Amino acid sequence: MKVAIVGATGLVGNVMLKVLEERNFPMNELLLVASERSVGKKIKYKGKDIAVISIPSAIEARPDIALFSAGGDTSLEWAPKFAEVGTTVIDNSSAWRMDATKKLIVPEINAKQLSKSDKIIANPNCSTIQMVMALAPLHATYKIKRIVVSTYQSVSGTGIKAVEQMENEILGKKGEMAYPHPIHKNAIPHCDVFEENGYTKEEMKLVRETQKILDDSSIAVTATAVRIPTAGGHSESINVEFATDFDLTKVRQLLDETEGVTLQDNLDVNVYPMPIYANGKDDVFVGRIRRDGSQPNTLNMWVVSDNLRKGAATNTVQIAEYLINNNLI
Ligand code: A2P
Ligand code: 11C
Repeated sequence: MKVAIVGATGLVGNVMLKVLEERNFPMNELLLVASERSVGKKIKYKGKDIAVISIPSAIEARPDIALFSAGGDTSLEWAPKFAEVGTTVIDNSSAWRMDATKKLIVPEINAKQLSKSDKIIANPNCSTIQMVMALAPLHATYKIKRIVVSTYQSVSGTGIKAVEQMENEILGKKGEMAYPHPIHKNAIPHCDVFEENGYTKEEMKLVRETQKILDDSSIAVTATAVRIPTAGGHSESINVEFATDFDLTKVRQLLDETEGVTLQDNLDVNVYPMPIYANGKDDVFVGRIRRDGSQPNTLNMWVVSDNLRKGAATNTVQIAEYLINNNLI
């Protein structure tokens, strides 16, 4: 297997390298790819230096798999060119997610849709992945009618510039601003850009991607996405209404049995998910599970996950592993 990481110098690219190494991903060559300004820069993988190459050089090398995390524009321009030489692209950007000809995959939920002919596969948005991971097993049992989600998203979701903005503000230093407002000691109800309907793109990703992944356009979703001054790990307050009633013990059991989900719900000892502990881990953590007394068949829960891991790099690598394990490459 020859694998390329496109966007290897970025935040997600960096975590992809870590995840590939930790999981001892089966490959005999790794190509690290970034923009022209990074060509020649050395990055370590398994203790060895690898020099960064350009996208055209990577295409010439015809990798079997390319894991993309270099922004939507780069993906729109270059993913089809990799596909043309036979590479299977797994793309982290939002470029292909809502394209009806492309699959949007969370392996634990819908990897079975994948076939050999899928040459560009989309990885969902981080806040969507953790939400559907917690909801898919409940949807299968009780059928979701409506979701009201509010997110509390870390600065690492925006990228290096935002991490630096927060660090500078903590130290009282001046620097470049990734956000239109200070993030330290603040909460900004504005993730990604605004659409014409008054919602942000991040909020609409939670609506559209959830329906596509759960393969059910009848699920009503409404979202408010907020940036908060945490370094890594997104949190979500999820209110979900089902078509049928549920039993709380059974809900906990279903989540507990779900691969990739860890239940953290013990109020007696103050156990509930928090980004400070989810950060650096691959699982989606679920807690504060309780019935919403204000209307029938409705549940509240709190879901936290590392946005750069399960929300991005880990999910991408899991898709690649699924393709390899099922001879789809
Ligand atoms: P570079 O470091 O050379 O700019 P992040 O999301 O953390 O900002 O990272 C974005 C990643 O995408 C980086 O690795 C960046 O490389 C890469 N990238 C951005 N624009 C391009 C491009 N036009 N061609 C190739 N890689 C790109
Ligand atoms: C955030 N969810 O935290 C974003 C980051 O569509 O892949 C990833 C954006 C995307 O702001």
